[in-house]
Amino acid sequence: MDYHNLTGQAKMELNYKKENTIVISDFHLGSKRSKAKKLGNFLHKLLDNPPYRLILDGDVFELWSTNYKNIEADEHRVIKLVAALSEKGTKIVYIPGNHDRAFRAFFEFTFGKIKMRNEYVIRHDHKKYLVMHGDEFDAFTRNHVVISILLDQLYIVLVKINSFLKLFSRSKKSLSAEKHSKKYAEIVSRIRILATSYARSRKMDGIIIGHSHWPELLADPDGVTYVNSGDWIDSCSYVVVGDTLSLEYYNE
Ligand SMILES: [Mn+2]
Repeated sequence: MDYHNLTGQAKMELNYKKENTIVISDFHLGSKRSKAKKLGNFLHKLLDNPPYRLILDGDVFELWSTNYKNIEADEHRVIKLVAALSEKGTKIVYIPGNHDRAFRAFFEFTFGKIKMRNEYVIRHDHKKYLVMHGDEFDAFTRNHVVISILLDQLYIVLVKINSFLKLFSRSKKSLSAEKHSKKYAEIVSRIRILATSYARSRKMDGIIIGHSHWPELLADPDGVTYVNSGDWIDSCSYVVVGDTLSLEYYNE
């Protein structure tokens, strides 16, 4: 079975209703890989028709390896637009991830109108959807925090080496292809299975996570719907929660 079924087509117009909740994750602001400008454009479009609720589902900031030189105008614009949406009445929930885990210390705080939470349950029309970052289901990240941080640093070095090597070779095997390797698919699959059974144990109708940077929506009419919101590095995707759950792609 092909689990990597990308529902929805990339489109210019945003596909949601004003009363919907939108979930986005994994911006990794502060990392060069983050598409902060595109994210800002997306948030700016939301401002025209502020949704009921916006959930920032973790890894908003890249705190493991932030080069503060990478926090520039585009990153500031993202923060300002989130604040502007809040001013316009959108309820903002921030669920820290593993790359911005420092904020987990504040998980029951509410800053102005912005709620910090470790998880959030969206209730809509007698349905309950659990929103978490998802590293909770990734045994490796959870049990090996230090190694994960080192691997992340190594990944950045590899990306640098890779782009350096590309200057000299015509190698078609990129790190992006590596991300979709069999091993990566196995990790994603394990997270998906754990997340789904956890949601079932909590009597939820669905679970929405980020973390794995692997956007997908697996609707199970009799059981738990699993949604991964993807990221703002590659997929630039968002989840819309209303009468149905949908996974959308932002294209500009
Ligand atoms: Mn994560």
